[in-house]
Amino acid sequence: MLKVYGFSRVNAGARGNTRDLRVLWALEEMGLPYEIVGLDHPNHDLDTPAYREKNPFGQVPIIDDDGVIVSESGAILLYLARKSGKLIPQDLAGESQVLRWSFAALSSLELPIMSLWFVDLNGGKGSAPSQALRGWSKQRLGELDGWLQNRQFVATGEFTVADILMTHVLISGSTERSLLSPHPNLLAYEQRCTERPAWKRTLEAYFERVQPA
Ligand SMILES: N[C@@H](CCC(=O)N[C@@H](CS)C(=O)NCC(=O)O)C(=O)O
Repeated sequence: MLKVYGFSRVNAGARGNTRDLRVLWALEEMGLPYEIVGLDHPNHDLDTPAYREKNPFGQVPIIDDDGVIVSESGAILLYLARKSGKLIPQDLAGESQVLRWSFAALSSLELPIMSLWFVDLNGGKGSAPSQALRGWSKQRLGELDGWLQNRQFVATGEFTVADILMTHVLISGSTERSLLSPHPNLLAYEQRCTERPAWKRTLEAYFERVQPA
């Protein structure tokens, strides 16, 4: 049985934003059976040698699919899409668009947004690096808003794993809401994706299971 290593307890600020949600959302959309291995972050479950053997960075999520260990949320979603044949086109041209927008979500968008969050969290609010990162984030979000002007989904005409990654970057607690509010296409896209019943079920089950620390 496919195992998903996700949080069972995590600090209250991170709860509801963690990247295991990307994997759980994808699995819910795909209807693949799985079991969750819950990890207690404050209890240092991610620091054990056994866990570090699976993921040297000591982070969540990872999956163990009958001995195939995959870390990194983007790699996991692409693996699950290939395995299930769902949320990714079967032809090379269509697949390339999902790869393209998955990488865009995790590099072109998540990188500046997370860096801004990190600098501000660590006392850099208002500093020159913070302002530069804010400008970089605004630029990328504005460009994404333009791309979404006449599109339902980011990579193809259908919902794909790239939409899970992109949506989660937009809604995670690291993205200031004020960065999104000037962008009607981004807001409509976010709403379209988060209204999906699979996301609602995923989030509800997560909050029932994962304890705040
Ligand atoms: N690039 C990784 C990042 C994973 C990541 O940042 N995981 C966080 C939770 S969302 C984590 O495990 N943090 C605990 C820690 O670093 O101690 C991915 O996309 O999977």
